[in-house]
Amino acid sequence: MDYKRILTIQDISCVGQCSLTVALPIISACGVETAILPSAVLSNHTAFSGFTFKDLTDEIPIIKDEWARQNIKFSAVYTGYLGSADQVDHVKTIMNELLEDRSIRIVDPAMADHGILYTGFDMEFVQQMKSLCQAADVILPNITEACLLTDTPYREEYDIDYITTLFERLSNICSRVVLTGVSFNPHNSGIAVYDNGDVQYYEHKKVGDGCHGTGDVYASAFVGAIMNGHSIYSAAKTAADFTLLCIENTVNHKEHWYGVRFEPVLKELIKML
Ligand code: PXL
Repeated sequence: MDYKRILTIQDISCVGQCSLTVALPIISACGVETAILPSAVLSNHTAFSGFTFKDLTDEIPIIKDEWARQNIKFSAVYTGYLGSADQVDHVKTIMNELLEDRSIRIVDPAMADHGILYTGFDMEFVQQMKSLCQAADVILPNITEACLLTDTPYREEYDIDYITTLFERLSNICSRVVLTGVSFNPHNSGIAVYDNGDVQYYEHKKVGDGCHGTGDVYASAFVGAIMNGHSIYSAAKTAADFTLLCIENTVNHKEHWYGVRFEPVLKELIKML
């Protein structure tokens, strides 16, 4: 099925190549009309040495009401980094009121990586994000987020049994899960897809030690592929191939530590669709 217009809800980090400054160009390049709802405006993302932060929680219901008044609807929604725990209820309201029939709800529980929560988030936020994941059709956690959502101790090294356990627990939250950053040895990385009981792995070579912002690049490319009619697994694989190209285009640029140089590789993504 092809979806017409997507709404993506996440922050604007003015500098740093994450969230909306990644999602908007990538999904648009996939040929999809992309509406945005900023959850917050930051000078730059929170991995920099400092940042300004303007929370837009109060603005969300106001914008939602105006869209409702004009009968503006969306055929898909994709949420990423949210500015506060309170935003989750507003996002659920948008999902309930502004989506067309047979829309898809994609939630990236963007809140943590490498075993720790991003600056500013706490366990109350995790609980709220879990409830948003329960309202989704597909979720895209990394291993850290999957652990937080399921109360599972985080491990740097693990085997397939650990991933199987994570999927068992995550399946109580959402019936489709794309788990990112799954790496069973130092040379490979990949993704694991859980789709209503079926599990599929996609492994590729590992390049570098991971770049900041790859989660947002990955989720945006996944969304772009889904919007072009790909299955969950095909979209997950396409996004992995694209993200790998982006990382290859970034690792040798040490000054570019804060994000992924995805722009020159967009044309490759378009060919993959
Ligand atoms: O890429 C995830 C992300 C999104 N938005 C903001 C962030 C981060 C990760 O650190 O700080 C503001």
